[in-house]
Amino acid sequence: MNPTDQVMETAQKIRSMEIRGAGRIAIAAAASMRDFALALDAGSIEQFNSEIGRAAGILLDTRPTAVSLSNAIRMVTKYDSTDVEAARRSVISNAESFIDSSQRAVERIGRIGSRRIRDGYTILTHCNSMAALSVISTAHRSGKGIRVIATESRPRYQGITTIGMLEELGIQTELIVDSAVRSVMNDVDIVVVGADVITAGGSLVNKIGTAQIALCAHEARTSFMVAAETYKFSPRTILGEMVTIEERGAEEVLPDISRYKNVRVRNPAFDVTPHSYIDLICTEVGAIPPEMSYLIIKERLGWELDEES
Ligand code: RI2
Repeated sequence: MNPTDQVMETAQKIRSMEIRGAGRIAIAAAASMRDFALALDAGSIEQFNSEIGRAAGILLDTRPTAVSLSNAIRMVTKYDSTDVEAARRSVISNAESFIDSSQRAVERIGRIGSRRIRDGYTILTHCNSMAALSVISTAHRSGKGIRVIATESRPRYQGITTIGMLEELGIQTELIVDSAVRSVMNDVDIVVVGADVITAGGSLVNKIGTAQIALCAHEARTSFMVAAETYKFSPRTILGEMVTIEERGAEEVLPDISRYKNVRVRNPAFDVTPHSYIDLICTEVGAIPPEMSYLIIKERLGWELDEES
């Protein structure tokens, strides 16, 4: 396949959510950049750089909220060689080390986060997060008797993917509609969710509905934990940039929207949970209070701060 076609195909799968989940889209983008660099026929370093920039742009243009995409692409395209073959090798090895470290981060988050889960706990989760599921599955594997309540996560029903994964692991699970969260919250010991973006101030951008769940948990005095790799933190928020919330198509909510002349469907994919509703953010470098997010960005992702592009 032509290298650009391969990138376009990956971009289309990310846009349509055939490939979804903040971590998985970052891994898919890194793999796509690696394959693009491998196949790229460039006569000069200038041509190589510009083609790499173009491919990165195609992938970045898919899901506007996901900082995991821009962080992954930034890591993969970090090279300063003036030789095409050396630059190509850098992109390939950067991509492979990103993919590898991303997978190890999820395992480590599982080990760290599962220490917060006690035997007999009921855990509520929302949407489908590999990082959150790593916490849950690690707790289960370590012999703790747990039960999970999973929300449907309208409109894309990622909760159905979650219950399928929990079923395979042999974990007792209850499925609820999103609006039943308040009704069950008094039975929940801890909420564990993933993250699409964490801001410098420790706020969480995650699947639509997360903020309502956090509010409910706060009111019921139920712990609320976020499981997130450090590349879900947004460097640009230190520079004052706001996170763009992706608005998806109306047909995801109402397939026969054309029957309605005076109705507009709004379909924001994510919402913002204030840091004050979050007890803990569990990352691969440790479990931190949300107020420490600034330090994670500065120490792990600091490159943006002096580049301000
Ligand atoms: P992991 C998903 O976004 C969900 O919002 C989920 O909480 C988040 O990514 C993180 O998932 P979407 O792609 O990276 O379903 O932990 O819109 O798998």
